[in-house]
Amino acid sequence: MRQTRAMTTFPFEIQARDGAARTGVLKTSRGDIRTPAFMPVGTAGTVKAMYMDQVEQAGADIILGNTYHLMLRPGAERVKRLGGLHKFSGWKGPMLTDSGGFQVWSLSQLRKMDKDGVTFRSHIDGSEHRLTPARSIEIQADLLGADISMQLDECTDFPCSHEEALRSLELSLDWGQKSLDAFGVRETQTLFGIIQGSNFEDLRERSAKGVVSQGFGGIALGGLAVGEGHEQMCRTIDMTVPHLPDEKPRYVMGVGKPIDLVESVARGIDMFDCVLPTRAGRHGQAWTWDGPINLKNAKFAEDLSPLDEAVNSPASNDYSKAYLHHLMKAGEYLGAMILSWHNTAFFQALMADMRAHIAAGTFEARRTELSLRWADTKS
Ligand code: PRF
Repeated sequence: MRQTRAMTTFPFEIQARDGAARTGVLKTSRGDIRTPAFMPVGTAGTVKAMYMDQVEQAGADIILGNTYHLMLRPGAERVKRLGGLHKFSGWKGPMLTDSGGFQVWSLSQLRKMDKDGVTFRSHIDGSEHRLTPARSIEIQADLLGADISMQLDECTDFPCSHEEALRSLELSLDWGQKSLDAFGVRETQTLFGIIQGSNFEDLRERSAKGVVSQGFGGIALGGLAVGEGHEQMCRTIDMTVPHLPDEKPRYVMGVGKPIDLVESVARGIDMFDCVLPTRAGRHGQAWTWDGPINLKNAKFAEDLSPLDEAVNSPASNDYSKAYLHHLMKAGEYLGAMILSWHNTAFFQALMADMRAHIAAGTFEARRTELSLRWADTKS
């Protein structure tokens, strides 16, 4: 291995376990992350339609930012000149940034991969840009100032052939090493590697063993929630986790619905991110302990009950469904704002609930209850 000194790994204290589930604290230089943790997505330096104060008060310890969006607008060098992403956005806690590979894959036009990186056209103005493992690290760690950076990886289409998944994961392993080399040793920042391999058991094992041996500060499972469905996602997590070290944080990228979070935590996953709470909120959907509801539905037109009394947030308690129905029907910004706030608070409440049940040794029963309650959201 080319690495000479181990990179900084944030102390990760696992405080309790229940089956494969674990709860603990990941200690970063910008504050503690209680795990299992859900990271609201702050794509363009904003958790859409929310104030940072609301995100914090909802219970989030860490948010996510995106290399892809910020390098295109306002530009990573500009963010650096303005003091870094924390100062620019006003988020004071830890921040994780995604490396850009996945967003290039899902958003950009005319992308061209080669062994050294990816050249693509911006979805905003068609301008040409390039990301390499080293440039992604420079943007994340040096310019944006992420506490946790992600290696540049390639996410395969779903479904894809064994041959294609193998080629792709080997490329991601090579980019992982190049990312580590570019990252070097830093005192207050760390870098996570990403496992790929589609849904092939031998490839997930191969990728996991490779990423683990490279010595990252944490390990992510990529290539999930790309259309394979809940059951297959669970199977892929099952085939990957046995190859991971117990002592490092495990992060499933881009997941998910509440049922996905519960079933992933049951399999030993510690971190998640997903646009669902805010994106669904902007479209009128509220996730509650009783499942999802759509506030645009006429049945809420005269419903004076709040979104969810059991979620401790003004957004969940202080506004009637009838009012939210009206706001959504009228296209008022406030509707999207309240629903994004509520959903973010609900997702944080779910994580806190799981942490408490793991600590109390009652997680398995809680999992069964929630799994039955939300069975019709598995898809
Ligand atoms: N790779 C990266 N970011 C991601 C993913 C991935 O595979 C996913 C897959 N669900 C979401 N975000 N770098």
